[in-house]
Amino acid sequence: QKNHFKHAIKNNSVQLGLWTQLGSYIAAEILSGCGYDFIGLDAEHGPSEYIEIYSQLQACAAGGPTQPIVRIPNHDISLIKRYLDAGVNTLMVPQVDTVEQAKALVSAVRYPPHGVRGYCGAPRASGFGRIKNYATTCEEEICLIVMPETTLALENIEAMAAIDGVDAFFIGPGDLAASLGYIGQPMHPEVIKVIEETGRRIKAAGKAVGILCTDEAQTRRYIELGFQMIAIGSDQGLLTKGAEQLLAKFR
Ligand code: 3PY
Ligand code: MG
Repeated sequence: QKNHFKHAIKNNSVQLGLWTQLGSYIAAEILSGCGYDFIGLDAEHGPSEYIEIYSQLQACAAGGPTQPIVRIPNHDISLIKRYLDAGVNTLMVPQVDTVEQAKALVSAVRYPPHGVRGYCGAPRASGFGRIKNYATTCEEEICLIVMPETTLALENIEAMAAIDGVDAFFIGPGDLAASLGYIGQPMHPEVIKVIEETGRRIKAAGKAVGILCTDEAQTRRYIELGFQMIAIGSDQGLLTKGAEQLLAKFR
C-alpha cells in the first residue's frame, strides 16, 4: 500500500502534524479526521505501550486520511519488527547519533536479503495476509525517520544523510538543546541557530527535515527554510490550553 507521506516529503511538500502524548485511541481517531497531514504517536516519551499504539493505529485507520507516525522508544530491532508487523509504515527513531546506528536501523526495517527484519506470514501490516505482495513491496513504502538530538549526531549529519534507506531527519529540539548545554531552552537563540544550520545541511544533503515546534513565528521560519515535516502542537497542549482558556472566560 502506497505511503503517500513518504512520497510527499520526497516531492518537497510541507507536511503539518500534531504530536500526541495522551496515548488515547479515541483522541487518535478524532485527530485523524481533523485534516492534519500526520499525527505522531509517541511511544518514547508518551505513556503508550505496544498494544496501545496498535489500538491507536486502528483508530487512525478509522478516523481519516492522516498519516500516523510512530516514535519508538529505542533502537531495539525486535521491537521495530513488532511495530512494522502492526502496520507502522512511517517509523521515527530517537537519539540516532552515528552512521553505524543509522545503518542498523535501515537493516531492521528491511527484509532479507537487504536487512534483518524477521518475517511473519500474515501481520496486520499485510492486511492479515490479504496484501499478497506486502513482503516484496513494503521496503519501498516504509519511511524511516531518524532523530538527530545530540552534538555527536550533528557531526555525523552528512554521513547519515548519505545512507540509502534513511528517508528523513526529525530534529528533537528539547534533547538537542540539552546536548548543547541549554536544557529546557529549545527556543534559545543559540539552539535555534544550530537547528536552522542543521536543517540547511540536511536539505543540502538531499534529505527531508522536520521538527516539533509550537511557536508560530518560528514554524513559519522553518517552512521558509525548507523544513517539511512540522509538528505544530500536541493533543496534551491543546487540551490544557483549551481547558484553561475556557475557564478563564468566567473566572
Ligand atoms: C525533543 O525535543 O527532544 C523531541 O524529541 C521532540 O520531539
Ligand atoms: Mg527527544
